[in-house]
Amino acid sequence: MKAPKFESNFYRPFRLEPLSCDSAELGRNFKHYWSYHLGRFQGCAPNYIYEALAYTVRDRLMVDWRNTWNAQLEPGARRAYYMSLEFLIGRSLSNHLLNMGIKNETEQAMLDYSEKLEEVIEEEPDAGLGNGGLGRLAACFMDSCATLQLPVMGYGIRYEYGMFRQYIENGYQKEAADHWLQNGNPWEIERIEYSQLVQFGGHTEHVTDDDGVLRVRWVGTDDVVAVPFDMPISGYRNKTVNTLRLWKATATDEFDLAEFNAGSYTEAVRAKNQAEDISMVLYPNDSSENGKELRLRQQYFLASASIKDAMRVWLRAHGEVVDFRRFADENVFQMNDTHPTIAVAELMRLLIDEQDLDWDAAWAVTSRCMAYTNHTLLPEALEKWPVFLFERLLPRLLEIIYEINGRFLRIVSMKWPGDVGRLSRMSIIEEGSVRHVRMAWLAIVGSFSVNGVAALHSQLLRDGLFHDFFQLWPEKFNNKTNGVTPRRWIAHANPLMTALITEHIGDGWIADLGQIVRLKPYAEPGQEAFQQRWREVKFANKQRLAAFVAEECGVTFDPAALLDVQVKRMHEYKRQLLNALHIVHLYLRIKHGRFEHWVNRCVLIGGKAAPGYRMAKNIIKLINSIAEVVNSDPDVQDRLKIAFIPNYRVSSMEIIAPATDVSEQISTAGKEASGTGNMKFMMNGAATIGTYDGANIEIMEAVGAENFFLFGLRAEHVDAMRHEYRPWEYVEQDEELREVIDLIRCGHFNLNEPGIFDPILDALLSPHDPWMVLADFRSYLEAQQAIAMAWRDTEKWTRMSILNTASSGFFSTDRTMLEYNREIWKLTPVQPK
Ligand code: B0W
Repeated sequence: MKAPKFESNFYRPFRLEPLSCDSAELGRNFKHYWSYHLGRFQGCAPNYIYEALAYTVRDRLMVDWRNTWNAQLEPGARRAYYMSLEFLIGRSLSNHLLNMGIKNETEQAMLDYSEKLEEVIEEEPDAGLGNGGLGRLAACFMDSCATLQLPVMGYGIRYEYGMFRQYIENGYQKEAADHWLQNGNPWEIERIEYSQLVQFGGHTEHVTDDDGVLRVRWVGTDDVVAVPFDMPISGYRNKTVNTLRLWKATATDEFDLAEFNAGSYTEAVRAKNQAEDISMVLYPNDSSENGKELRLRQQYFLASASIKDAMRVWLRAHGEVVDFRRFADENVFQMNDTHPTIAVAELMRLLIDEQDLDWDAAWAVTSRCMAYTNHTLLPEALEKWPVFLFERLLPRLLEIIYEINGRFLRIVSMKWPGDVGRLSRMSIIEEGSVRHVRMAWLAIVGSFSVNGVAALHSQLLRDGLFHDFFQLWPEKFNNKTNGVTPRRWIAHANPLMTALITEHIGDGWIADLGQIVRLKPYAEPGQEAFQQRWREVKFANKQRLAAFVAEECGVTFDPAALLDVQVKRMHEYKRQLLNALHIVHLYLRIKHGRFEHWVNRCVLIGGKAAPGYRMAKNIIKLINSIAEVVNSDPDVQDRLKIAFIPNYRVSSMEIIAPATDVSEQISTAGKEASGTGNMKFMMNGAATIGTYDGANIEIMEAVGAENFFLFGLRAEHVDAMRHEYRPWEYVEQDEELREVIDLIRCGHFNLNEPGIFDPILDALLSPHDPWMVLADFRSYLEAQQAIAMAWRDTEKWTRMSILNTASSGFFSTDRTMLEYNREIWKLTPVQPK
């Protein structure tokens, strides 16, 4: 197998002058791109205006990008690599303008061409390379690392098609392809010279070399070329520009030619397509069932290309003679869930088969390089791959996994002699009619650090799922509570609130969110003027959202109403159903004239269901059906509005979060590892109604129980009750619940499609309902009533809103990244030269 010959020694250390950022120069540059580069002569589609501006701005990142790159390459400096199948980046233009501090100048430059910057910004498609929280977290982490000047590079896949576009037809979710690259991506730089070959298939040959050492060769493989595309990740006003490197799969030339010469052109094309399939589409599964061969190909493609690339970079920084036994001194890989954890075996393979290290030396390196983050306890999201698939696709990797497992099980049996139950529980290979590789086990065995993403979640990992491993290696386990970046989620998304806060406490909070606590005194009596302005900001944000909702789904609502929001992936454990039951309850109160302590509400729900997840899709249909009836019932009017926002994505959350009054975080306790939407809402001054789950707990601790609407069973109660769960008893004993269930059952919301919601009712009433929706109904209703009471007291509500924002300092990813760095990565911040 030949490595692709792309890299040349051409290197010119040109002196690069920083480009001017005054509006006249920006404008000239914009015109240049528009005319000379894009070749637009007359009026043109608005996306070209965006594109020309994006290039103009990108140019102004280049010097800093190069300087950061060079500074981080200094030999001896440690680097971290964040390896993730998902980076849910959203839009880049507005983010860079904010980070560079050139928004006003750019606004002016565009005005000179009679263009409104905010409209140009809207032309950028979201880079939707992720499903939900896990992918967005990776993007927030990248932002914070750049702001903290940490030498961290992201490795991901450049999917041709990102997260599907959701639209609603007759209340049902429909999916359309998201060809986000259709008009090109001005932010990416293709670096073909750093391409890597990734092997698949073939077989292994075990031979003894001239020195009597056993060597393994992996031969007869179908190779795919991984081509890197780099995206700049700018830090906040600090001249640091880090890199997100996304791999695209292409066919090798050799491959094509061989087939072509044999006269089978179509075969050659088929092979080419097969290679390119690897980076064609993001799997839209989120925490639901999985297991397709192409997905395993994606995982190995990412892991192999990235590790080879990191080794290349390290080699280059040190010159040609390096001792790979020192690799772990300067490199660490953070694996975002189990998706890239085949990297453990791949690094072993490269060290042994290509760098000639013996097993022990290679293991010493690998197990000091790898760190693993777990994001979910849901059994259906825990990855297991059939051994036969590994055998066919990655035979050499399977051999290495067997060897890792064999040595690991020896450690287990030394510690617990004769404990066969434990051996079979802990084995990386799950026995059964079809044998499987347990990816989480491989990750734990191969890593020096294993973390959960919120305090409760990490606790549940130690006590439950990973308990055996915790007993063996307690020192590996730690918690890193998630966060979100305050740049995107406050400074960019909520400019009015940003201006108000900055006017009172300065702007230091944007890069140091701990400072936001200085807002607390403004929640107190005597600060009525501030509080009045706080309300005005929220109201203006609600007006902005109302316009957006009207446009997206045709529902109008009064911005003075209480805005109650649940946006996140559709999943039974997140319990959008509980929300729906509450809506039906409110509707029944209107119909029956029960208006005690009534407040007008708008309930917004949004989120995508995995295309194959029938129940989640049916829940979307239920919500839309309820919305249709409620919104058109003349008895209801402004008292209650329901909107299902289609195609929920990063850029819609930027409009939703700043407007929200009530944040719904109502998962079954113990099921939501952390949640991060909860943090975005809190930062923007929403009060949370939530279960004792994930990061909700830490949010409540930060803001105080009196400013948080807690309800529902706790995780230990959920587990304890599971065997004696009798949901119909709640229905029998609770008249208000009964009337809700009866109204759905009688077909009030689906007169034309009888029976379609029966599966939902069956699930709710099943003693095996894992999500125990009905158990929490009464408690949820009471918490919602407490919200209504609090909302009626405007001063009290305003105070609560300010305190939520003021208490959100802990939930910045800057804090999260500092913790990862202090306890796992141990990097030194790097100033660009
Ligand atoms: C995402 C994708 C896939 C898949 O494509 O197979 C499987 C699982 C996930 C996933 N997402 N697992 N956990 C998450 C979410 O991660 C965020 C960030 O840590 C948490 O806040 C959420 O609680 C968790 O559900």
